[in-house]
Amino acid sequence: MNEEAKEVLEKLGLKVEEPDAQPGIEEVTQEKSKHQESIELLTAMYGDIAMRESDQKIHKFWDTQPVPKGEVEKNVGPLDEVKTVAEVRQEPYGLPAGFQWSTLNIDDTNELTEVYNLLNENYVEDYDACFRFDYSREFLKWALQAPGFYQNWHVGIRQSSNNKLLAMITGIPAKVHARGNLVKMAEINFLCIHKKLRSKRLAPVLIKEVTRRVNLLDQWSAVYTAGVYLPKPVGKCRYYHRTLNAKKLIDIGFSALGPRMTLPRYIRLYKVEDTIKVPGIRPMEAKDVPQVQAMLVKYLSRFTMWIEFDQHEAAHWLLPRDNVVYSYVVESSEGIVTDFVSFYNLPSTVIDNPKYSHVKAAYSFYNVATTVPLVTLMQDALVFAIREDFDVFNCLDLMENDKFIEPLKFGKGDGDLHYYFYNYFIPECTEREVGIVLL
Ligand code: MYA
Repeated sequence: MNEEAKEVLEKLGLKVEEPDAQPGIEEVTQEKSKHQESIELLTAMYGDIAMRESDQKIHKFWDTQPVPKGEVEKNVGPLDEVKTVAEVRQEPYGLPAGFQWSTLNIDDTNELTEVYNLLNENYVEDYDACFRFDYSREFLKWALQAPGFYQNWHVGIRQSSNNKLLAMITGIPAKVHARGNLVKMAEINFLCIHKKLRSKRLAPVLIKEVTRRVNLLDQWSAVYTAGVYLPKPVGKCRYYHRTLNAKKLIDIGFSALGPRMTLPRYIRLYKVEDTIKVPGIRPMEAKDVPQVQAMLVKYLSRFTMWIEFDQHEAAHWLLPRDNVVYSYVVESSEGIVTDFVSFYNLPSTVIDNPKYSHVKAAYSFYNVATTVPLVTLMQDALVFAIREDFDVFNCLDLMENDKFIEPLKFGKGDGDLHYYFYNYFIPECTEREVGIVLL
């Protein structure tokens, strides 16, 4: 624990317990709880200092994994010793009695519905449990059936007695650029455990099993994001929210009126004129793919971490899909695509609200502005989003998003999104160095 944090705890009259240099197993457990209690208290009261301190927290699982810990500077590259596929465990990890592994086939409509239901009822909620992500079936197919995907990386756990899907984790392949190095990684997402099975250490088993399946294909690194702080982020971004449907957002408690604000004033403040500003902006079409792909790779290569899309991937991720992803291009009179803006549709269930079941949220995806200011392009994106009946437009403060966040009246959210690499070290990136948006 550093001196700064010690001082804070001492000022609060709290005793700081440091673990012994070489404690026995029993002692580790006891020392851990005292040490962790102090850290948790610090986290609640002194976010930033505590955040650094939580690198010292004991993570029974993560401490055994090839992820950065503490402040030690390392060389850019894999953290683990180099292994071969022959060394990878051939058989799946053991599960507690009564559970079995299941490779998910989302081409099967019943299985897709099972995945949809598991996530819809058990996936990520906000801190106050008012909203829960509601990824649609079409969205899940888009997110999981990326070009070159392996069904084997879509991992489920079922209850043996009734075959009920109770937990899952997924991976898709991605070519990640990390500080100038191109690394084949698995992009991990949708780690979810049924609420009734929480805190039973199933998550580490899911993570180890998907790692095994990725390793069997001679791939050794991964990229993922999470709201929670784990050892150890490569970047940290903040969500920002642009109110579109002011009244509904107040009604459902997503936004609140400030002390001197009235509802009519609030509605006026966030009103967006229904006028498109960029001449000739139109939905992206298949014929635009080669130009959009080239433009995107050129643009993203200026960031420290970014994912390279080939033309198939650019078509998959960026061509408009109803209710899933929305993309618009600006084409010059010579037929050159010069600018590009996109967002995806990720609604959330409004938990226990008598009037509204969902909030329809657009999330800024990839945007490139070369002939118009980014803020103008995004202003048009807001108009397109309103025309599609979105209630709110969200973005992270990564890439160049700070250019439009304030002028377009995005408000700061209260959650951080942490970026992680598994088995690949690069020094921590600032928000503006992050060029990756995960779903
Ligand atoms: S992020 C979205 C995560 N999902 C949710 O938040 C949905 C709602 N919550 C849940 O379903 C459960 O609470 C989950 C944990 C499943 C999150 N990422 O089983 P446990 C560690 C990684 O008793 P549960 C996304 O999908 C925790 O620190 N680890 O806990 C990206 C502790 O370890 P340690 C996490 O609450 C996922 C252990 O799990 C997370 O029942 C990237 C406790 O296990 C988290 N979000 O279940 C996964 N939350 O003791 C990593 C908790 O050490 C991929 N934990 O602190 C790594 C790369 C793998 C591929 C590598 C290929 C080479």
